[in-house]
Amino acid sequence: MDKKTALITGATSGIGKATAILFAENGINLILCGRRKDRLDTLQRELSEKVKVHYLSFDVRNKEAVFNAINSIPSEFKNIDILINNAGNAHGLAPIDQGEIDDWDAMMDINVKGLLYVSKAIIPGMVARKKGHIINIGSTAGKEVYPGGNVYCASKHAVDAINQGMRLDLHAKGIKVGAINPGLVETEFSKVRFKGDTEKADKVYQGYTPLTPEDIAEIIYFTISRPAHVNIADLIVMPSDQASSTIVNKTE
Ligand code: NDP
Ligand code: 8X3
Repeated sequence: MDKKTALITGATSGIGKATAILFAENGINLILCGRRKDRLDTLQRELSEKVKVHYLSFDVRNKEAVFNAINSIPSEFKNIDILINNAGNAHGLAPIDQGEIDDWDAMMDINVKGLLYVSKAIIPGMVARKKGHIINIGSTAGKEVYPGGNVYCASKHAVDAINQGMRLDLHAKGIKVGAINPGLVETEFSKVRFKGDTEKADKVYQGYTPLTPEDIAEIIYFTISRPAHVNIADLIVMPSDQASSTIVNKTE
């Protein structure tokens, strides 16, 4: 049987990187995306021992760069079976009256518009082949809103709506669409949110057991390896110590 090909955005770190590693272990050829070329290069070298790996270094905010990168994919990788729309981050945790407009722009441009640009470049091929699976990485922040989460939560609520919209428009065209919505996962996410303040970032994951990127990768792999008639449409996963965005059973 031909190996499948997956394109993963945000493959340089956290959930995207863990997913790339697990996919490679399971024989899925990869197109790895992200801005940090050195990391893409290293990951390509490591995973090429198991599967075919191509990488694309671009900023999902840059519409032209997205289309140029995806149009440049070599023919042996062109038939993308699986798209993991994962690139994204929070920028800041300020109350709405104190938020930075640049942070708002970054979150809407990366988490929402970037996801749309990448999807727009890839979906037509899936429609033509009448086959494909799109996993949108949402968040519990797309299901509820927490203090200071304002625009990040808005961006993930948009991902929730886009996920539903994609499924409505694509299910009859042979394309499965689903979202995985994690709670607290220990990645570089909080380091980015707090602009490199590692002390603040580390605190987010202390006093309880957070999810690991590998936990989410396993769920993503489970989702894409279901039989053709099964589509996991929308899944929320939290650490056992978490009940909602603001209720976490911390020891300190
Ligand atoms: P990380 O910060 O570890 O990874 C984020 C990834 O997104 C990196 O690979 C980064 O690559 C990529 N990325 C960010 N901005 C851009 C950009 N402008 N262009 C291209 N790629 C970009 O965080 P996570 O792994 O935690 O985050 C992955 C997804 O999971 C995000 O959508 C996040 O919102 C979501 N999520 C995370 C949770 C958590 O608690 N960690 C919980 C719920 C959802 P590079 O910098 O190299 O471009
Ligand atoms: C990441 C989870 O709770 O930090 O989407 O928003 S949270």
